[in-house]
Amino acid sequence: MSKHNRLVFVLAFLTSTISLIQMNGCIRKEPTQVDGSNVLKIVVADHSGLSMVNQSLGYAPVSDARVTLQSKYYYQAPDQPVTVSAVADSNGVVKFGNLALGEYTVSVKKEMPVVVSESGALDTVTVQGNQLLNIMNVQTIDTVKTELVRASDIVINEIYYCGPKNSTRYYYDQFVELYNSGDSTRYLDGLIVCKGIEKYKPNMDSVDYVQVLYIYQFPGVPKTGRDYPIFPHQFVVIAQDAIDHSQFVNTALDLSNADWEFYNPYYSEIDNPAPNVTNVIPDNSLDFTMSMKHGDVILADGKEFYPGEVNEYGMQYYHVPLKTVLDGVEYSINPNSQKLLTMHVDAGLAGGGINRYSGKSVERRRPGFDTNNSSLDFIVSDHPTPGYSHEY
Ligand SMILES: [Ca+2]
Ligand SMILES: [Ca+2]
Ligand SMILES: [Ca+2]
Ligand SMILES: [Ca+2]
Repeated sequence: MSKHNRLVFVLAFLTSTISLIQMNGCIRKEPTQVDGSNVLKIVVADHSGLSMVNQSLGYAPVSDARVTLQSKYYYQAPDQPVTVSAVADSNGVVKFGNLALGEYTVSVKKEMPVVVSESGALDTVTVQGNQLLNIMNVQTIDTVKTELVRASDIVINEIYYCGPKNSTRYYYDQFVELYNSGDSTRYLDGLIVCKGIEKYKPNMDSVDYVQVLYIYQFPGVPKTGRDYPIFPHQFVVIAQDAIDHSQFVNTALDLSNADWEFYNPYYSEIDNPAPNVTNVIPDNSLDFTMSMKHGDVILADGKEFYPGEVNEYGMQYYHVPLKTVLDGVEYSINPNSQKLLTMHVDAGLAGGGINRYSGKSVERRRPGFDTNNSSLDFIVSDHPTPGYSHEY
């Protein structure tokens, strides 16, 4: 890249930042970016059901939604892709000008008020949408419709991964706790619980999927199944093995009452009475074992996943599209670790300072509290709370 180009990039970025401020001050000016000549029109439409459909437009416009466009190819500094951001108008429309050809990610986010009780009390929920787009044509106005969905009611509420206090390296009492933070019954049918890859991936923020190593799935049909309800404010515990682990190590957890257990039919593990969340990848001969130091867990609707690349050790990675992801949580003993999970799913890290075999867990500050930043959303609990919260 020439010095001149670099200057153009930086100026373009500044211009876009200023134009965003101007927009907020009601002076509408299109943001510009890099030295291309393409114009992109993005229409932000709400599919969460929280906004009214405008009959003349034919969709539910999301006004004042912040739209962020990030280049996959152009960087203003190492590790800092060129990014522009603007706010949608009353028709949910935002236009970006002077774009170079190439791939971009679009992410849109907005907080919306919702009535949470019969008394009419208001709360806010976040709706969001992410998509990947490729600007191929010179000087055409491309209309891209970004469909927002409500951030999930079902979230990963607690992860216990570090193992109990013991000197025999026993860690088979790990568990993942889910929680329904909404006021409606939701369904676990077909949901997948995944373990992300344990390797930094430089382009993770500019692709429209997350890479995972394990996929375990609830029984039932994804999205439409109604056989496995999770009631409002209910906790659901998925044990690595749903047994009383204190029979082996006295500090380990009794998970014989867990609601579910991870079960891998592709190796000879005992199928305990608890129903199974089952491994669906035949090549994976491991139970749902989580890293005791740094890892991430992803919950998705299970509608779509497919094989991705094979790593240098011959392990097959799988891709789970971002649009199917309900929640994801990354944790690390070191709060300054390099992120493994895209900021589109989790902008932070839970679990700072949790040592292996310390018997601690990470749990949401309040049940279901989720801003997609685990540094803020999670606390360290001195002892795991399977099926309840540290708050009560
Ligand atoms: Ca198991
Ligand atoms: Ca079982
Ligand atoms: Ca989340
Ligand atoms: Ca808990």
